[in-house]
Amino acid sequence: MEVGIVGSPHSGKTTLFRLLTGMAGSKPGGSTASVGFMEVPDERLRILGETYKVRKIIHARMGVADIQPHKGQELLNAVRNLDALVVVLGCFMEEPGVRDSLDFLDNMDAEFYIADLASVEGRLTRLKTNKAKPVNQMEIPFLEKCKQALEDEVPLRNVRFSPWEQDFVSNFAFYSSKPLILAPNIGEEHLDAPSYPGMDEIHKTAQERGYKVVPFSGLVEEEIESLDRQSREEFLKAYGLSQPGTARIAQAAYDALGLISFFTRNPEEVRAWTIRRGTAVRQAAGKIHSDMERGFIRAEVVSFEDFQRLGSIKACRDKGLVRLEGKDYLVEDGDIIHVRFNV
Ligand SMILES: Nc1nc2c(ncn2[C@@H]2O[C@H](COP(=O)(O)OP(=O)(O)OP(=O)(O)O)[C@@H](O)[C@H]2O)c(=O)[nH]1
Ligand SMILES: [Mg+2]
Repeated sequence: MEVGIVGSPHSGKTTLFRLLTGMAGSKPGGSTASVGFMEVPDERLRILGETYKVRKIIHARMGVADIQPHKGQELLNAVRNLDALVVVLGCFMEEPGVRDSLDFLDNMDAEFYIADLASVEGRLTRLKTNKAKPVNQMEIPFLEKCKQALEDEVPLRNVRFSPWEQDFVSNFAFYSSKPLILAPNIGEEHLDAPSYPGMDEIHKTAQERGYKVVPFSGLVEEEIESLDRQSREEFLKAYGLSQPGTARIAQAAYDALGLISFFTRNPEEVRAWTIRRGTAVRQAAGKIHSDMERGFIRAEVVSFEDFQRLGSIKACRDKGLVRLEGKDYLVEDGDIIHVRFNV
C-alpha cells in the first residue's frame, strides 16, 4: 500500500513527507518522487507495550511518495499506481497561495474525471465495435454506469458499487476512485482558532466529493518533532491537541484504504499487523508466517477493549474473555491474537 502526497507548489508536501517518514523528501523541480515508509501511530500498541514492558514496539507501516508534478499527464502518471492520495493545501499562506491550493484540487479532480471518462469510453468503443470481448455480460452496464457518473462529475469513489462491480473498479485502476484526504497545512496562529483561511470552501468541497479533512501545521510539527517526549506532550496540550496532525493523517489514510490492525505479543515485542477489513484469521496468520497459515489450528483472540478494561491477558483468560476462534473468524480491528499451529 502506498500513499502519495500531492498539492500545489510550496504548499508543504515535502515538509509533510519529512514529518511522516523522517526522510529528506523530493527536491523542488526534481523529476522522481522520493519514497519512504511511515509508521501508523497507534495508541493501543503503546499501551500494550507499556503493560508488558517489552523492548520493541513495531508499528504498522505504509509506503509514502512525495509527488512533484502539479498537473497534466505527468501528475496522472505519478499517481497512477498509488492507493490513496493526501492533498496538502497551503492554508498558512497569504490569499493567493490558499487560492492556488484550492485550484490545484479542482484541476486535479477535473483531470481525474477526464482520464477516467477516456478509459471508460475507450473500452466501451472497443467492446461495441467487437475489437475486444467483454469480461462478462455485466461489463457494459458497469461501464455505462461509470460513464454516467463521470459525465455528471461524480467521482467513482462516491458511486455505490456491488461487490462484483467493485472488482471491475479495482481492475481498471481508476483515478477518481482513489481515496483522498485533504490536509490543510495551517499557520500556528490558526491551530487553536475556530477556523483558518479557506476552511469553509475546503469543507464544502470535501463534503460534495467524499473527502476526509485532517489539518496539520507543518512548521509547528517540525518544532514538536525536535523535542523530547515529555515536552512534546506539553507542547501538544498547549495547542489543545491530543496528537500531532501528521499522526491523524497517517491513520486517516490507513482507514480510507480499508485497513485494520491486529496485534501480537511475545516477551520481546508487541507488534501491529496490517490486514484488510474482512480478512479471515487463518489468512491473517499468514502475514506473520506462512507456516501459521498452512498449519493453522486455532487462534486465541482477545479484543483490545477487554484487555484494557481488565489490565492483562491473564485477567481476560480468568473471565473467559480469551476466545478460541476457528479459521473463518473475521479478524476485528484491535484483536490481540495468538495463533496455535502445527506443521
Ligand atoms: N509559515 C509556514 N511555512 C511553512 C509551513 N509548511 C511549510 N512551510 C514552508 O514553505 C516552504 C515550502 O515547503 P515545502 O514542504 O518544501 O513545500 P512543497 O510543497 O514540497 O514545495 P515544492 O516541492 O517546491 O512544490 C518551505 O520554506 C517551508 O519551510 C507552515 O506550516 N508554515
Ligand atoms: Mg517539495
